[in-house]
Amino acid sequence: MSLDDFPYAQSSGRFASCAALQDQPLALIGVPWDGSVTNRPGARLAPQSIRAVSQSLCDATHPVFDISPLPWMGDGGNLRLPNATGLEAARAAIQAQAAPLMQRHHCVFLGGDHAITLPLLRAMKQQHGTLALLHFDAHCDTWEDHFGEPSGHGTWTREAIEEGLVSAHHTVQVGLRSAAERSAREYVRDRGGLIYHARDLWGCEGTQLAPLLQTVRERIGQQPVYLSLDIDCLDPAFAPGTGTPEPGGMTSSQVLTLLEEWHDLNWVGMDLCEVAPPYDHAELTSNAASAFVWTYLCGRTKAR
Ligand SMILES: [Mn+2]
Repeated sequence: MSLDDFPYAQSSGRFASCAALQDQPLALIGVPWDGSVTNRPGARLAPQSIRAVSQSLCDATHPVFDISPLPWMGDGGNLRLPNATGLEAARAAIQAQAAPLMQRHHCVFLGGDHAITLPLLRAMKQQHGTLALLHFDAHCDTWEDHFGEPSGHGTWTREAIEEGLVSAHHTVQVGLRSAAERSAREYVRDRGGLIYHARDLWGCEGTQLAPLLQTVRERIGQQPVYLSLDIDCLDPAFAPGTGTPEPGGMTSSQVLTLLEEWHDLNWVGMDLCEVAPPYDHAELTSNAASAFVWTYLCGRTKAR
C-alpha cells in the first residue's frame, strides 16, 4: 500500500475552480501533515476540505478589491509527505519540496498542523533573508518544548526567532489567549515584538481596529513579511473544527478587516494551519479558512 492510497494524501479537487499549477505567479499547495498536534488530530484532512468549500465561496470578484485571482493562480496539489515517520523527516520533506516552488511562485500553503511552518520559514529565509512575521493564533507557539519533545506545533515561533528566520522586533502576534507560563506567553514582546492578545481586541470592529492597523503597518513597513494564520485565532463559534480550540477568540470580520487593510504589505507567502475537519460543523471552519486564503490571494492580485 502506497501513500497515494490514503485519501488525505491525494490532491483531490482544486481551490476555487482554479487551474492546475503551471507557471502562474500564485500557487496553492497542500501540506497534509498533522503528526505534531497536541490534542485532537485531523488537520491532515484540511487541504481537501478547504478546497472543496472554496468552489462556491470564491468564484467571482472580491467585494472590496473587485478582482479575482483565478487567472493568476494555480493549485499545485499536496506535497508528498512521509506521514508514517517523525517530525524531522516530515519537515525535511516539506522544506525540500517547498523551496523550489517558492522560487517560481508566490505560495500559499494549506496545513496541516502548525509544525509545518518552521520548514516553510527555513525555505523562505534562503530566498528572502530574515523576515517579518505576522502570526494569527490563540496560542503563542513559543513554548520551550512540546510535552518533553524538543519541537512541535507549539514551539515553531520561538525556534524561528532563535534560528534567525524571522526578526523578533518585526514579529506581530494577534489573537493570543490560551493558558501558558508567562515566559512563553510574552516571549515575543519580551524580545521587542508586538502582541495583541484576544482580550485587547474584544469588541473592536471596523474603525476601532485603526490603531492596531497603523501600529503594525509602521512596525513592518516594507520588510518582506510572512503570514502564518492558525484558524484557532477565531473563536470556536466561528471555527469549531480545530485541534485545540480556545474560547474568547477573534471574529471572522476582525480577521477579514486586518487581511484586507494590510493587503499592500510586502508579503512573501502565507500558510493557514490547524483546520481539523473531523470536528467541524456545517463546514464553518473550512469556509472561514477558504475565505481568508481567498482574501489574501485577492490582495496579492490587487497589489500586482
Ligand atoms: Mn493555535
